[in-house]
Amino acid sequence: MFKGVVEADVPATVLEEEAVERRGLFGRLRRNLGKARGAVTDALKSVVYVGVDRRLYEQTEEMLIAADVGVDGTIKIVDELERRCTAKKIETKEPFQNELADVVAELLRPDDPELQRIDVSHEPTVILMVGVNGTGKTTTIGKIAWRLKEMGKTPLMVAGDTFRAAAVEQLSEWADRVGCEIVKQGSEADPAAVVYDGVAAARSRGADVVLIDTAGRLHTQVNLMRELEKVRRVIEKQLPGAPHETLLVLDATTGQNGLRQAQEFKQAVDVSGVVLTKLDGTAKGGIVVAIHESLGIPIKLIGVGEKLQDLRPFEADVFARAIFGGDGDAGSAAAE
Ligand SMILES: Nc1nc2c(ncn2[C@@H]2O[C@H](COP(=O)(O)OP(=O)(O)OP(=O)(O)O)[C@@H](O)[C@H]2O)c(=O)[nH]1
Ligand SMILES: [Mg+2]
Repeated sequence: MFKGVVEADVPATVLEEEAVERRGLFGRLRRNLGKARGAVTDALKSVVYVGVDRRLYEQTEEMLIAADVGVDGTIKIVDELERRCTAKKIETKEPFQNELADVVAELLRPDDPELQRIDVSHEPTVILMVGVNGTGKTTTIGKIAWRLKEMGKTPLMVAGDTFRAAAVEQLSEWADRVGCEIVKQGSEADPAAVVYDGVAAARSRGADVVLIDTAGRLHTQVNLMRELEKVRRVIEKQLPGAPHETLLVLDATTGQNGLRQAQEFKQAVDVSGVVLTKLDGTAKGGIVVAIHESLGIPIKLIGVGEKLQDLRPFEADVFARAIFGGDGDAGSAAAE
């Protein structure tokens, strides 16, 4: 999940928990992605397998669109799928589904696997959280801080959401729970000023990772997007090279609108990664294919619940097989 954390420093409890979770996650994701996956398997079931024919490819296309994969991604997936199935002379359902999951997983894997991790080796590392209202920015900060703390790092939270008084309180509660410092001002303070103080405090106090919360805003709200640009500029000026990560937090249940959000936030603040939250609820996970494919933004983390521990690294294979089936099914059944 993180780069810049010495493996030996990661407590065994965290590694064990991750190993157990990893086994269970596949099954849970599959259940949680029930809707999207339902569309996929229903589409596949409705085809009479006289062979892998044109009709099957058309139905696969429809099913990918229904799962929010987007038109460009769908065309790319089906073209590649057809090429492989023809080359391998695949004529039955199971290998077809395996190939489909493989193609999707490959599409979701960034060229450089390191891009999927969050590099926390800068001193300090600055992480800016952005996104529309209620996607899980504040909660994800709590989760990241908890994990970093477990790994021996010193996180510091910055209450850059000064829009609502309750937002500062909410972040303070997470800071208490995690046991880390927080830099805050009253509500209605200028977020850029709070962020300036936050980065300065991190440097003077020797904090390792600065986690900056921002107010939720619609990607269509021009003034609020400008405010975010300003926050980013202030960070850049104060600490060249920062923010080291700008994470867009997306609600997995949003569907195709997520792509619009990603486009606008990318343009305004140069998003470096996506956190996909609420995958424990109903989800149409195909949107990540659209985002990765058309914007080239890697998916870095997934949120699978409301607790501190409910954050996971994004793994393309697990995700692709959870939605589209394939070989991993057998493994997950054993793990469930
Ligand atoms: N089930 C589930 N709920 C989540 C997850 N992440 C966040 N939530 C919930 O989503 C709600 C909104 O979370 P916040 O962290 O307040 O979202 P936010 O983006 O900071 O919201 P604003 O600051 O209002 O824009 C809360 O009830 C969280 O508990 C997740 O991965 N799974
Ligand atoms: Mg918030």
